[in-house]
Amino acid sequence: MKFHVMTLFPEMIEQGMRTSITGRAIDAGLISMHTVNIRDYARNKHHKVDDYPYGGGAGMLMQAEPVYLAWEDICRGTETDPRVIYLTPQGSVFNQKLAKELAEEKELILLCGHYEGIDERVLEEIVTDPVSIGDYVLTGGELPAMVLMDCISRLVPGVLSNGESAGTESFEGNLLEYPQYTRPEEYHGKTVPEVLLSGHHANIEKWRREQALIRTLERRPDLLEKADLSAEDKKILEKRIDL
Ligand code: 9WO
Repeated sequence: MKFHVMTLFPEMIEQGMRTSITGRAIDAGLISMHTVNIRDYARNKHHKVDDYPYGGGAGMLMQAEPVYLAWEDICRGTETDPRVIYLTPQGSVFNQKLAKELAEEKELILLCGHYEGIDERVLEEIVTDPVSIGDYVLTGGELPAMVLMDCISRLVPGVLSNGESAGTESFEGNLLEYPQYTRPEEYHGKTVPEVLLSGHHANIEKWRREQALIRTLERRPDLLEKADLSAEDKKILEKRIDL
């Protein structure tokens, strides 16, 4: 996977992605990232990329031309025009399903806006997928772009070690994860659930499934509608619901 990131703050993206698992994946050549500073495509001597909105209103907008020229330059180096993801509260909400779909692409372009947004005309021209990471407003699209790249990267084969990739399934069945414990056996007077110390693998699996179901019911009941539940699972949930 190759990510092209169009931004006014390339250092922010580079620093963030160089860290931890994504950094290791870049070093290993499993993913690559190319940041493009939109300011480099301003064709005026002060490298100005923003201007006042027509019709008035608060703040400044990013102008269309530098965004277009940056996009054109990226596409000069790619076989086919990659999908262009614009990070905006007005997009469809990102989830694990979209992450899996995007992980199949060879290259992706992520467009990060700043100020009060970008001139609509260039968005109409180049954006294929407006994407939101949730219902809140930030100061720019850089953090959401990093969220997408982090999520997509861990789906690229080889990025997670075998031990880590077990966790890939966590959202798969639309259930939340069961609670987890490590040493010591007693912490602040609280002990680890007995079953986890028993070594009885079938009982452990049963307990974990139950915990995942209860947790999802209590914290994210909306997810249960999409979850694939066995007859056994439904019994566990029904018992809880009429409590
Ligand atoms: C700010 C603003 C101020 C006055 C009038 C209208 C306004 N719109 C905006 C605005 O939406 N600014 C955005 C800032 C422009 C695009 C980049 N920015 C952004 C992206 N903030 N939050 C996101 C974002 C992206 C994905 N998921 C959640 C939030």
